[in-house]
Amino acid sequence: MLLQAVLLLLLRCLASTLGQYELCKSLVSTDEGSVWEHYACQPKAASMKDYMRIKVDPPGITCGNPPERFCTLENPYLCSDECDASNPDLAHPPQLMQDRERHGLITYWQTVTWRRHPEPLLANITLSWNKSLELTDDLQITFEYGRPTIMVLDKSMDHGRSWQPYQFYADDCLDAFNMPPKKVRDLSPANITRVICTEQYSRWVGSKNEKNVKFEVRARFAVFAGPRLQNMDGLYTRMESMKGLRDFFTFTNLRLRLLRPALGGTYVQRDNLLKYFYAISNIDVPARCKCNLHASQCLLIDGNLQCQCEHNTTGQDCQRCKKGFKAKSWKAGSYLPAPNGTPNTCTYLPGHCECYGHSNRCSYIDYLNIVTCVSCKHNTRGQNCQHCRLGYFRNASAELDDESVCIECNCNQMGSVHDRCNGTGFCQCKDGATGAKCDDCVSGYFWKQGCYPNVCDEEMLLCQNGGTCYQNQKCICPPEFKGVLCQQSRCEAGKDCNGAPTPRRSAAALLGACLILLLRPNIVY
Ligand SMILES: *[C@@H]1O[C@H](CO)[C@@H](O)[C@H](O)[C@H]1NC(C)=O
Ligand SMILES: *[C@@H]1O[C@H](CO)[C@@H](O)[C@H](O)[C@H]1NC(C)=O
Ligand SMILES: *[C@@H]1O[C@H](CO)[C@@H](O)[C@H](O)[C@H]1NC(C)=O
Ligand SMILES: *[C@@H]1O[C@H](CO)[C@@H](O)[C@H](O)[C@H]1NC(C)=O
Ligand SMILES: *[C@@H]1O[C@H](CO)[C@@H](O)[C@H](O)[C@H]1NC(C)=O
Ligand SMILES: *[C@@H]1O[C@H](CO)[C@@H](O)[C@H](O)[C@H]1NC(C)=O
Ligand SMILES: [Ca+2]
Repeated sequence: MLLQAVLLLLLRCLASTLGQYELCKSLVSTDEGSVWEHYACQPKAASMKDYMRIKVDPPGITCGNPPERFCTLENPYLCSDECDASNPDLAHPPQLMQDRERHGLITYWQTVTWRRHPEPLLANITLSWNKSLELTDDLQITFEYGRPTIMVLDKSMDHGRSWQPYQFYADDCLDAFNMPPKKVRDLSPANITRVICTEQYSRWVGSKNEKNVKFEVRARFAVFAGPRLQNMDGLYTRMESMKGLRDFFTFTNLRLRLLRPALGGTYVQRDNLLKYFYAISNIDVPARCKCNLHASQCLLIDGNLQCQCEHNTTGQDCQRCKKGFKAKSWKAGSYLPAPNGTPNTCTYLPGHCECYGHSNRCSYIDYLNIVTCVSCKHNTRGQNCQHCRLGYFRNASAELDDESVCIECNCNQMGSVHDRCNGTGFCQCKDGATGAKCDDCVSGYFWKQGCYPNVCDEEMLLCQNGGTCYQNQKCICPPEFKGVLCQQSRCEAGKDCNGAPTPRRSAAALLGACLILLLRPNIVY
């Protein structure tokens, strides 16, 4: 037992010299022989610029087609430099933002100059990886010939479907974005994930003095890990406990929106617009693959980064359990407790009964000779919890092991025959009702806790004699008419006439008419 403890300790030491969370598993000897021990693990940080795909917008923003001259802010009268896309020595294509520069030769992407001033000189640079990544150090963009005076860094976490601002940069934050200028060191632990505008990287200090624009990751980590990041456990603990902290450093795409070039510390000089443009020589993206603490390796396979998933997980980010290992719902590994964390391994069920994570109990039914899942959760049912309960339908965009795999039918009680729906969520409607949930009426019907045939309308069932149709439900008749469509006069000859007197026939005239009728003997009553 002592030997075993020593071995384990040795192993832990080995793990910590390797760097934290670098091992997913190791073979440990026990009295019962060797067994695998599993740990939370993550890939090493890497230079992700080697794997990024770059797109620049608008098309034609890259200089050199046609060839053009440009000047510099430092010496605006010496305009001997030329950009020519057809000459490899004078071309400045986008890939020069990610190349490895040799022999101290700086290579850079460059845009056209600001000839069309005052129309703004705008450019977007979109960087994509087709993989979730987590920043591990400062993002750094190196500008030649001066840093932009206004720019925005955006990020996407869903492969470019939606974007959010990550940081704003301007020489005057209030003027450019109506935001007060901040520095990362103004941020407290509670608001470390705040999106700020900073003036630190946009002010003119000369184009050679300061070329870099950063997104500070190290300074944000330092808030929890100390100035020299000596207490990484502190950071990892916060990563687990603070909502949104891990996501803050996560991205699949980045976008630089360049909104105004360097101006040389003064206003735009219209007589020499050839000195205004953007030029970027390098974009450094130190990050690691996000593998949800289930992989220690991330490899380039068919041009895409891919976690080498352990713990019986699978998927690009190890974000699901492998088939047959869905006894429990999938969970990301955890940094806690230090130093090895918790692997949250996916496990399989004895009897190989797959319950897609909706049940963790199986039972053997003797007379049927089958193993079946017991008490399926998340509104599922069936031997493998593979169906939806009655009154629910299958969520087409969810995997079978997703907690939201079944969606409630939500049939309208009044409009539908029962509360069940078909495979795409359509309920069965009563006469006159329509819509997926039967909460609408077909034409000719009106809704009043269910669908009823129209009593009146504007086409076939017109209210008569000046009546008006009230919500297809009834005719509102003038006082002297009645009937469903006001078709009947209240004062029909020979009947009692209780209606209010009509303005044209006064009581006296009515009396006169009656007298005439009485005095004519040939009328038989
Ligand atoms: C840059 O991207 C933003 C957001 O999609 C878009 O509104 C803008 O028009 C783009 N600018 C250029 C120059 O393509
Ligand atoms: C993105 O990566 C996934 C998984 O590695 C792959 O299936 C898909 O084809 C890739 N998409 C592109 C555009 O490369
Ligand atoms: C963050 O919080 C600190 C103190 O709680 C405050 O002084 C600072 O202004 C806040 N920063 C931002 C950007 O809100
Ligand atoms: C994954 O499943 C296999 C087969 O049951 C098992 O041998 C292995 O130890 C599992 N891996 C982990 C990390 O649990
Ligand atoms: C369907 O599943 C997707 C993926 O899990 C989920 O985002 C969505 O919310 C689900 N839809 C409903 C209506 O529950
Ligand atoms: C469900 O009903 C709707 C409307 O009748 C129909 O269009 C759809 O194809 C049905 N879906 C299935 C899976 O039967
Ligand atoms: Ca370069």
